[in-house]
Amino acid sequence: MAGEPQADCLFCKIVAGEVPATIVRETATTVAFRDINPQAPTHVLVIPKAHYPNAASLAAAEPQVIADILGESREVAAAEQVEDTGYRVVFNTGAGAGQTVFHAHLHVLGGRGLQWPPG
Ligand code: IU
Repeated sequence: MAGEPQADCLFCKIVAGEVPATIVRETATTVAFRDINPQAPTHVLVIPKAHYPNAASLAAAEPQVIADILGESREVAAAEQVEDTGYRVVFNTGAGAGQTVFHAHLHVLGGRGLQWPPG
């Protein structure tokens, strides 16, 4: 069923507490934790607790949770003190865009200058 935990999904295991992660925030619908391979001084992933393979499928099924994730990204940016210097939020969607974990997640990146266009 859509949104149900998947046995082979690493991020579902983080949500369940079965795989350790440095969790920085949690709400009823989301978890935010530090990326294991940070690409910037602040690199936090905000994920839905429900399993959807990417942001598009999450947006179609549970649009309020996408809003929750974006709201959480703002809270993370404030807590990390990157609001004033600027930060980036990214949903890589599809392998061609660099998605490697197929449980929707929003990258929150900041704490250094970020170039555009991204690689
Ligand atoms: P991507 O957009 O799917 O490429 O992002 C996946 C991210 O998940 C990537 O930045 C990884 O470093 C990160 N990650 C993690 O934080 N912990 C893990 O155990 C694994 C990946 I696997």
